[in-house]
Amino acid sequence: MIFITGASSGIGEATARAFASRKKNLILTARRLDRIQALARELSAAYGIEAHAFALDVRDRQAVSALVESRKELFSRVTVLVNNAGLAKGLDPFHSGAIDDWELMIDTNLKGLVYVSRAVLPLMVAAGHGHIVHVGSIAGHWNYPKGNVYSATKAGVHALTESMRLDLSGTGLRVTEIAPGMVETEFSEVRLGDRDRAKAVYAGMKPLSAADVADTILWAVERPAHINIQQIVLYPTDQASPTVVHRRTP
Ligand code: NDP
Ligand code: 8X3
Repeated sequence: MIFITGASSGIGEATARAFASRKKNLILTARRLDRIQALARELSAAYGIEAHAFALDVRDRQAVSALVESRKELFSRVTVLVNNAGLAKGLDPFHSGAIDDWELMIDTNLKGLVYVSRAVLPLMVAAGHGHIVHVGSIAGHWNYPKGNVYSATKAGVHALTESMRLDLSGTGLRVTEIAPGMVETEFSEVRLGDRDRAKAVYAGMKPLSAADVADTILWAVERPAHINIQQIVLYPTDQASPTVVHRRTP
């Protein structure tokens, strides 16, 4: 059973499709229930798998623990947890940034990941095997102007990946961080709040697709159980750092 947070769009949705193609059963969560219900229906019909969809806001600590507690028999079957739900909001210098945006990113990218992991990990430890995949970012490894709090949350995801691996040593569980560069999803639209500005982010260059990242997650999970891929950083070939992007002029 593969549990994916933020499965209603982008990397999470593509990851659901990738695991479904391997005939893996799925638990899909996100706030937009209609989208994950449609995806669950589509994938279970196409691949003959079990696909469960639950509305879940990862910022809601009580809702996270209540869901796992109320469906314990289901969550006890989780072998892979993909902590993917996340977002950037705003792109402002620190001294004029919106504190509401910062709280949203911290609550989602960091606290949400912590709530979900704390609820599910005991079940995985009891099972004696399993894999936790964190979707980090290049922003957690290299800073860039106006990336400030988003970068800090992803640096936190990196630190938690390392910490969990230390704490889980001897349990048989694996922990992996996947840190992509530019991926064309709904990410930039959410961050900038404008479709045209979002489109311009990828103008003249070839970004990663959500499927590229999903394929990388699948590869890490499909290594033999004695191999733990600690971290994968993947950039588009057209992107050499957060700010060095090669663009072809039209
Ligand atoms: P999308 O905006 O396409 O997808 C984000 C997903 O996160 C959606 O399914 C959304 O679902 C979910 N989500 C957001 N907030 C919450 C919440 N409070 N509770 C539950 N789910 C939530 O963007 P991406 O697919 O690109 O982003 C996925 C991850 O990849 C994020 O962690 C992002 O930081 C990371 N990333 C993205 C990169 C990029 O360039 N696109 C690069 C590096 C990392 P819903 O709104 O329905 O709740
Ligand atoms: C998303 C990539 O460079 O916009 O995590 O921070 S970046």
